[in-house]
Amino acid sequence: MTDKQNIKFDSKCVHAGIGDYEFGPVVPPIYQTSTFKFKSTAHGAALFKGEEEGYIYSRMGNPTVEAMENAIAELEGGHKALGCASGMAAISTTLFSLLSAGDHVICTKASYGPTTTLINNLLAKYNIESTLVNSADVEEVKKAVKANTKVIYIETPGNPTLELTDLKAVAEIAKKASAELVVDNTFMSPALQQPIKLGADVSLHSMTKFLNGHADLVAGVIVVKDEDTYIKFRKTLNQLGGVIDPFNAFLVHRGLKTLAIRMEKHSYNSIIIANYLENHPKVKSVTYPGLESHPQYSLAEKQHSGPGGMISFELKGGFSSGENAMNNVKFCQLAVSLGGVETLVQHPASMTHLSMGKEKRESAGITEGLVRLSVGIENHEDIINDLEQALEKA
Ligand code: LCS
Repeated sequence: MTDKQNIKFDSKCVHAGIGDYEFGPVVPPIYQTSTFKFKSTAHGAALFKGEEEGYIYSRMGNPTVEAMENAIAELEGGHKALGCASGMAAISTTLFSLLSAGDHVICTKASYGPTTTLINNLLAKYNIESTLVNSADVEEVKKAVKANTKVIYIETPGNPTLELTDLKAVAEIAKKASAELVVDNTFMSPALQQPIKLGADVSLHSMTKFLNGHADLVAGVIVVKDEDTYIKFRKTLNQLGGVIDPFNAFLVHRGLKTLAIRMEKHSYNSIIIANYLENHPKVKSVTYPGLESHPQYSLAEKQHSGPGGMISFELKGGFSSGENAMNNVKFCQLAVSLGGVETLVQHPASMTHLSMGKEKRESAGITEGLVRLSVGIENHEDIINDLEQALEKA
């Protein structure tokens, strides 16, 4: 029998988190229940005191959810994982677990709009100060460190600029500052980037994207590297209440089985499409970690095990040209979100990053004509044929 610890990543995707269950099913059963019966008051008391293992109430733990959490912790190379109701629930649970009034957080400018808004506006209400930095420049991160810095929050590649942050270098800065490095790994997934192995303390995801991969649910996950952090985060998640439900956990776990093969196909298609776009007369610039023209190509080569499925490009004709192209796609779909099997296209300035405001968008490098493509796993020729006819009208 192969040692399960030593199997390859694509095999782990298929087998991780799967245990032995009554009647021998090969997939974890869906324990669609809110609560669990105690054998007696003494049994209930022992569970509440943590003296016995078992389940009490599905906000506090559920076997189907736990199976999925174990799978993701294994794929990320972490200690344990916490399934959340959304990516934003994973982010807010993490920040509320790690920060107190009077603390300071450094956050990359290249992050999902609502994350920046949460850090700048909601945390400020609780007297937690923040500094936004261009984390592609490691010196800028270093300079932002203060005596009360407790968290360095990085998203790499950033949404939607696809700017990269050197995780090993920032992990060093965090360590020296006794701060926690939190990384949003949504764009890459553990198939292509493993932040904890690069020195991060926490890796989190919107599982709505590549981890689930089928655009049919909203969910998030936090991966931590030790038991103390896990216990602290579990308490916060239990109190804030943003847990994933068993059915969605089952679907994510099912999606994980094809993660490695999906990421390969996303990357395969994207490199062809990025090259096509780079040579298109109406395209001003293309940003994709798999292109040698990416300003941080050598970091991408070092930090990733594949280039991924996200491409950003700017049309020469600016906003209206972008609008025309997007209004004419037929095969690709005009929608926010990303990481599913189907190709989606969107305009960050009027959609995902609208809440940031124009000034903050500009400072984060999100131009008004930027278009973001989440490349699906369809045949690349169908995607290119559709882009070709849409770009003719741009
Ligand atoms: N982190 C990243 C990198 C994201 O792209 C998103 C959502 C989130 C966190 C939040 O996750 P959620 O709560 O939606 O599961 N990104 C979206 C996007 O780019 N378009 O629509 C949602």
